[in-house]
Amino acid sequence: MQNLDFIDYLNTKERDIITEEKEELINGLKNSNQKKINPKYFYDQKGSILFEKITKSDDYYTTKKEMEILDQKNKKIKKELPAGSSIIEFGAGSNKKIKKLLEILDSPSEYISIDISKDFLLENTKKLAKEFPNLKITAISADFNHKFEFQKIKSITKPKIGFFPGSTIGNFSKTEARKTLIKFRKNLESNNFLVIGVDLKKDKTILEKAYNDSEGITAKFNKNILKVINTKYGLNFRVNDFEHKAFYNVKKKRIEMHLSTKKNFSQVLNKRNIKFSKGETIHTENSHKYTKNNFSKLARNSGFEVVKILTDKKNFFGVFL
Ligand code: AVI
Repeated sequence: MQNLDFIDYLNTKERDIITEEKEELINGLKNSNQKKINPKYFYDQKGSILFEKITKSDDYYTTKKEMEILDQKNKKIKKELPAGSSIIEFGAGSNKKIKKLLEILDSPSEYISIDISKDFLLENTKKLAKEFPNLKITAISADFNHKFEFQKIKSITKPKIGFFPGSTIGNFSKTEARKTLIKFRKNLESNNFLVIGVDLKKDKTILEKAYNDSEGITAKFNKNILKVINTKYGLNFRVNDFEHKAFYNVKKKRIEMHLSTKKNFSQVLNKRNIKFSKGETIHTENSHKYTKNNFSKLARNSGFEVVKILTDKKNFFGVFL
């Protein structure tokens, strides 16, 4: 496709990264206080498809609310953001939101999409390139944890708009969230914009239902993480030995997802025997919920100015400019 370029950062030093990552995985599973697996392993192709299904489930409100804001507050968004901009999406998920943003903005000049899931990224950008034949598109496959100075972004001379929808920022700890925002700022540089979606604090029942959907898609998504590490590292975790658990931790203001073991067993990892006792959990994900004030403070502490906060009627979700 003429209007689509591809830059691959994932294969650089791949072997070093795999050894490093395996070590991180083992340390997480050996942790005697709380076993854990990095949530980045959720998103193989199957995980990305399952996540798409979650976003369509009745109980998971975030995607629908964010789309509602982009739809209904489109004029306000257009008014604040510069014309002819380059749009950089950090971690492209589905095309729905970026399409909406591209339609709202005044003559966007190019779109750069960065994601760890190479197949998903290519599939999505190819579709988008067909739908927007006059838009210059670049797909960059990269892992934010390993690479974050993008010459391609820094060399842009047009106004830049970073896009980080879906409240993915909520999946980071407060420290990681700040570091990530600082990385965005360094790539975007001053006098440019970031459009970021943030899930807001709300009633515990609504939150817990969103992560325990009645169709059991979130449970499948959570368990899929075991299949991903099995394939990647030649392990043999049995998915049926685990149960999905998700609850709101009031003190830490976050939904926690865990996989709880149904029986005692051991798993050999790099010649090390790791014991699992019945009822013990592997912590797989946090999803922090913010108030408008808390997130504004975090943004300011990361060097941003908050220009506008747009919310849906129920104040479930916030799009911060
Ligand atoms: C991608 N991220 C913002 C989702 C969330 O809500 O934290 C991932 C997710 N996990 C379970 N359901 C959705």
